[in-house]
Amino acid sequence: MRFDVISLFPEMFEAITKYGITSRAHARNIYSVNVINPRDFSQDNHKTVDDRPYGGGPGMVMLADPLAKSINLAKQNQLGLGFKPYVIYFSPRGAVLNHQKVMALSQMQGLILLAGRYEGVDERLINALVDEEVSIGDYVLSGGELPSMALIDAVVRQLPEVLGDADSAVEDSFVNGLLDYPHYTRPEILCLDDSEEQKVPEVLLSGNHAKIREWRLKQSLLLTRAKRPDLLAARSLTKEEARLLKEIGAENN
Ligand code: 4GM
Repeated sequence: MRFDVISLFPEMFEAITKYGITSRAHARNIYSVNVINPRDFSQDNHKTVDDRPYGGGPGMVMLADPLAKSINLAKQNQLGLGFKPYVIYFSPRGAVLNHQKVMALSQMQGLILLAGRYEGVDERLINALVDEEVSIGDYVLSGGELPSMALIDAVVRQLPEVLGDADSAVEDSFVNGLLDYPHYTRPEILCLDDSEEQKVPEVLLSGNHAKIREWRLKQSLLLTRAKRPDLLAARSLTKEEARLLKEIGAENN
């Protein structure tokens, strides 16, 4: 998969290409990231890429022209590879990214990601050249680079061959529409600071894999109901899940 990113800070993307799972996938050419700096398309000696907002007010707005030239280069790149260009702009007003959206984007051959800075970009650039506005949550960051990297990381994890059996994506949170179950490792009994001794749940030491699977599903259901009831409301229950939830209800009465 190919990502063309429009950003004033190309070096930031080393955070994904140099570290961890996304670094290994990059080295194996499972995906590539090409960063285009709009400053390279500025028109004046000062390499200006922003200007004051019409109507006044605080902050600066990114100029449409250097961004348009950057996006058009990205489109040429993607078309040259035989990919249909699709431009995403990160903004707090976009639709919030979720697992379903990540899965859909992981089916694309290429994406063009526009990472804004300052107060954002000239609205007319969005009207003319952006296909979709995406947000990574209801808060404001200093730029679209971290949202771009969050999207690339989440999408790359879903590409075939990226995760081995050791860190498979099929058991991650959200995959079955539920939160992940709790995890434990050695030692069997743990006492941290002044808190009381905590044991690993007995069933996980039993070696009974059918029971372990059922316990984990039950924990997922409990956690999801307690912490993210919206996720449960958004999907129907399998027969087994309905039975386990009934059991939980019975245990609590
Ligand atoms: C405002 C408008 C995206 C701010 C456009 C970008 C948060 C998100 C920016 C912009 C951002 C988000 C830059 N902050 N919630 N900052 O996905 O590009």
